Amino acid sequence: MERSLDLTFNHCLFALFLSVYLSPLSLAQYEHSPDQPSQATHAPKIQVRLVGTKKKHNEGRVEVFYNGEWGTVCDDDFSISAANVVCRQLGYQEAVSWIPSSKYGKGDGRIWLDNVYCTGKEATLAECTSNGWGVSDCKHTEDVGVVCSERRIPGFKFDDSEVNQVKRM
Ligand SMILES: [Ca+2]
Ligand SMILES: [Ca+2]
Repeated sequence: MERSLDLTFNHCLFALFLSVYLSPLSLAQYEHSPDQPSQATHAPKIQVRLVGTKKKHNEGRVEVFYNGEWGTVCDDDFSISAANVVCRQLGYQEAVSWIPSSKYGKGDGRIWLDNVYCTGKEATLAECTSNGWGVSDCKHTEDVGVVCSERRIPGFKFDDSEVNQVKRM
């Protein structure tokens, strides 16, 4: 009798130990899995500009301002969908075309984005899939350019308010 009581007591202790020991673990797992926001909500706010040897305001080499620096975008995997995202971010209704191989001249500094894949529905280039900020096997001879439609999005206003608060991802 005494022995079986003892056993029960030991079992209880063991169960208590297990629950105390395991609960932070399961909590930690819980915290990481269910409400993980999509990358889109975490995408940093970035500014975009069209620069280089261009003739019109609605065309140029795509440059993005990230982490305090302007950098370029590589032409690998670029698409008209990505060009649409760039153009809409600049207040143009859509893209007309995109041009590989630094047609608007080579940028300098960082190549911020490479192998950019956009569905076309993203609000900014930062929401598109890529190799990651600054991860690139490109040279500036591969800097991508876009030509946007001259038609503007009615009522479009630039939102530069958070440009200087861009964080490292
Ligand atoms: Ca290329
Ligand atoms: Ca690449």
